This record gives sequence, C-alpha cells and structure tokens, in this order.
Amino acid sequence: MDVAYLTGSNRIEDGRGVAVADLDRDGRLDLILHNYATLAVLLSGQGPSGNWLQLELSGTRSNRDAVGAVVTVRASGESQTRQVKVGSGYLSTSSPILHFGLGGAQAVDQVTIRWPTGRKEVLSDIPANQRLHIREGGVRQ
Ligand SMILES: [Ca+2]
Repeated sequence: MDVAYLTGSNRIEDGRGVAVADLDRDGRLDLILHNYATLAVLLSGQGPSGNWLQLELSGTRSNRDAVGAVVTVRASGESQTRQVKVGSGYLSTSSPILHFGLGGAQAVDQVTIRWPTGRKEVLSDIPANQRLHIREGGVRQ
C-alpha cells in the first residue's frame, strides 16, 4: 500500500539523493532529500511508533565502521536481519546505525552479530527503545 501521501514524501521533484537516519534519536526514522538546484529537505518522522532498537557497531579486528557486519534481532518470535552498509544511493548515504522496529515488543530476546572477520557475538534480553553502541569483542555474556 502506498502511504507516501500521508507522510508528505510523495513529492514530485528532481531528486538526487535520499538519506535515512534518526537524527533526533527519538526512535522514528527521518529522511533527508537532496534535489537538483534546491536546498535539501528534512522530513522528520512524526506520529506514533512502536518500540525500537538501534545498534551502532564499531569494529576492532573488522573495519572500524563495521561495514559488512550482519545483525539478526529476534523479538516476540519474529526475526529481522540488517547489514551495515555505506554508499546506499546517488549523492547520499544513510546512517550506518541499524534500526529495528519492534512493534509491541518491550525487549529483544536475542541479538546476533556476525562481524566481517567472521566472528559471531550474541547478546540477550535487551530492553527496547534505546541505542546501543557495541564494540567488536566487547560482548560479555
Ligand atoms: Ca527521528
């Protein structure tokens, strides 16, 4: 279902790039649009949202920005997988901080991180609605 008109993001413009990030750290993703010959536009995520978890990874043996790391989050019997990427679009890039929407789940049962070096780390019982910084090799569980 196309709901872009509800968010104001159904704009007819000469777009050059879009970046996604939670700029104000409120758990709602925000969009920055870059169009030809105009100023950039910020579309701030508004309205109600479910629970969420954001993970910022730092590699030690892997590259510092953890590019290529794959994270799987399991909450309320559902799993989601994200990969740390850079250079996601033309003239733009999104935040490398991974965002997981959790709906009604108050906590994450398990977070599995597969670092670019192949190392695997697992965290469990993580409360929702926070941004965690995880350093490779720093998990102690
Ligand atoms: Ca936000």
